[in-house]
Parts: sequence; C-alpha cells; structure tokens
Amino acid sequence: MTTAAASANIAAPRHDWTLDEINVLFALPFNDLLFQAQQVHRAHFDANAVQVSTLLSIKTGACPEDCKYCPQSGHYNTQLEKEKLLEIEKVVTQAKAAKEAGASRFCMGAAWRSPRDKDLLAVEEMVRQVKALGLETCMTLGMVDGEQANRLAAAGLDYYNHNLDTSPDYYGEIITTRTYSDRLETLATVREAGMKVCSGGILGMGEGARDRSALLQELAKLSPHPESVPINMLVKVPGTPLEDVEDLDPLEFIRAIAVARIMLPQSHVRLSAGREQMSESTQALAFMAGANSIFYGDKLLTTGNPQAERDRALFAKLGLHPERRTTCEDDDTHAERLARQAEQHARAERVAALAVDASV
Ligand code: SAM
Ligand code: DTB
Ligand code: SF4
Repeated sequence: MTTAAASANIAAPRHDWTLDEINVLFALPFNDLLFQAQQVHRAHFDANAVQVSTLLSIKTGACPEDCKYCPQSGHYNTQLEKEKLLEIEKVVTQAKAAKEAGASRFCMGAAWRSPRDKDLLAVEEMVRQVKALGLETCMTLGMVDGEQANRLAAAGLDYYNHNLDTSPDYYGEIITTRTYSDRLETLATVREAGMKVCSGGILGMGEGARDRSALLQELAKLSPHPESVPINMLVKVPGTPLEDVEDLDPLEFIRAIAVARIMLPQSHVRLSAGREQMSESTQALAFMAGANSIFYGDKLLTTGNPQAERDRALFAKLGLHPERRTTCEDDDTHAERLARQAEQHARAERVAALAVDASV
C-alpha cells in the first residue's frame, strides 16, 4: 500500500466533505469505489462481522406526521392495524426471543411525533427490562426534548434512532409536519444526554443523485459521526403517496453504501429496510461495499424482512458472522476512539517509514 493510501484509509473522520468531493466518489468506476470502501472498512472493522439488531413496533399506526413513505402515518390509508403502546411483558417476551435467535441489539419503535410524558414511564421500564436481558437497547420515538432524553439515558438506553431521511432540499417533498432543523435538534439533544446516535435515511424516494450526496454530507457533518447509520431502501407500501415511485437502480444503492462507508469510516452502516425485496447478490455487494449491520427477524416495524432462516443461510454462504460485542469498536468512548486513531496514525507512519527505508 502506498503512503497516501495507508493514510487515506485510517484518516481521522471528517466533517467537512464538500458536495463536489462526494459527487466525485459517486462517479468513480464501480470497482474502484468498492475497492476504496473495502480498504476503509478493513482498516476499522472485521470485514466479515455483521452487527445484528431486531426491531419491534411498540406502538403502531395513527401517527400525526405526514411522512410520505410511511405506512404508519394517519394521513394515508394503508389498511394497517393500529395498536396502542404494547404492555411491558409483551415487549420483554419479544426481546428474549430476539436474543435467543442471535440478536445483540433490540430496537423499539413507536409511531409518535414525540413521546408523551405518561408514555415515557412505561418506555423507561421497557429499556430497563430489555437491558437486564443482556441486550443493547435502541429506541425511536420521534422528537425528544432534553428532559426526555436524559430520562431515557438514565434508564440505560444505549442508542436513539432518529433519521434525517433525505437531503435538506428534497425533505419538503417528503414531510411537511416537522422540519429538518427539528431533526437536527433532536439528534443534538440525544448526543448531549450521552446516548449513542443512530441516524440515516431512505433511498429510492424519487430523490436525485445530488440528494443522496447531500444526505451523506449532512450525516457526516454530525460530530461525532452517528455510531450507527441505517441506509434504508424505500419499502413501497400501497396507500402511501410513494407507492408507485420509480425503483432506484440497486447499483446506485450499493454506491451510496460504499460512499457512506468511506465518509463515515468508524460508523456501523446498516443495510436496513428493503432487504426482502433485494436479491442475495445485491445484499452481498452491500456487505462488500462496507455495510456491517442488519435488521434480523421476520418483520421490520410493520413490513416484512427476510426470514431469519434465510439470513442464517446467507451468512453461511458469504462466510459472515454476527459481530461479538466484546470486540465492537462501537462501545468505545469518543476519547478511546481518538486514542485508537492516534495509534493507527502512528502505525501508518511507521509502515510508511519502513517502505521508504526499503526503497533506498
Ligand atoms: N416515529 C418515529 C420517527 O419517525 O422518528 C420512529 C419510527 S419511524 C417508522 C423510523 C424510520 O423508519 C423513519 O425515519 C424512516 O426512515 C423509516 N421508514 C419508515 N417507513 C419506511 C419505508 N416504507 N421504507 C423505508 N424506511 C422507512
Ligand atoms: C430505520 O432506519 N429503519 C427502521 C428503524 N430505523 C426504525 C424502520 C424501517 C421501517 C420500514 C417500514 C415498516 O416496517 O413499517
Ligand atoms: Fe410517524 Fe415516524 Fe412514520 Fe413519520 S416515520 S409517519 S413520524 S411513524
């Protein structure tokens, strides 16, 4: 490896990517892009380890927001059966089953604009009890304020998911009931409360290539980068305004995964919704491009996901294994990451010096 390549692969995470730089990555020949993404991936992760999360909808449907992709919005008729907040015991039973099936993180989602304080009591108890099973906990409950975030963090919530969904420019075409700044504010609040951030977006909503670049640019501006970055392929649900939107070419989706891997080198990039509609080859390319997390289990929130058995077979075919938490960099504090980066830089310098020595 050349000195430049060695340093590029382990360079400190950047927050100042320009759109031109991102567009250049997207425009690389496919093989070159995937090679670069693989190099970055291998500098930071075990390239054959995939973090495995399971999702559960703890409150389904009748959401007041108008997200045009979402089967749970009360604005559209998607024939979805609405459900009130699940009882704590039911959530714990599902979490136990997820753990037995091999998940290391349990993600609970609610169709809320933001949680009401009376719901928060039950939700805090869910976090405590799921965590007591030895699972990592993640929740996505909509917008939260400082007090709510502090309460969730104190209950032991590890991750909070709140997606930027798309570019600032395209956002208004997709959601009108809350703003991009509202989303950024929730992400800042979650970070301030000391939780890990899970934030990504959806591709295939009719956005342009520049919007995909701009979404990744916004995610990379977050400092530190989100520990977890779900990249969803739109699941087209009948009754939603996006049900007939044109399909995104799967190779464009893979390019976005590869660019995300390069721009967010230390984040887990999750090949998120849309896997049920994807071929095994597309999924294999996504792992090659640097995706290293999936949702595992037969259901996402309200739509389907590949059967667990199919995923086990795919992992076996590809020689992938579930990530073991004890070796997960995701658990590091920011300070530990900085220390590790410094060590990696020093190592690259030593390797570069050796290369120079050998050439004289
Ligand atoms: N109500 C909360 C919120 O919006 O933050 C939490 C639940 S919401 C369903 C979580 C995320 O699921 C959304 O931000 C969106 O990115 C993703 N999502 C929803 N419907 C989807 C679909 N049809 N296809 C792909 N992703 C979807
Ligand atoms: C994320 O980015 N994707 C997940 C999780 N975070 C909460 C949700 C996908 C939902 C897909 C549509 C559904 O099943 O309702
Ligand atoms: Fe509601 Fe979340 Fe669906 Fe938007 S994405 S309609 S906020 S559940």
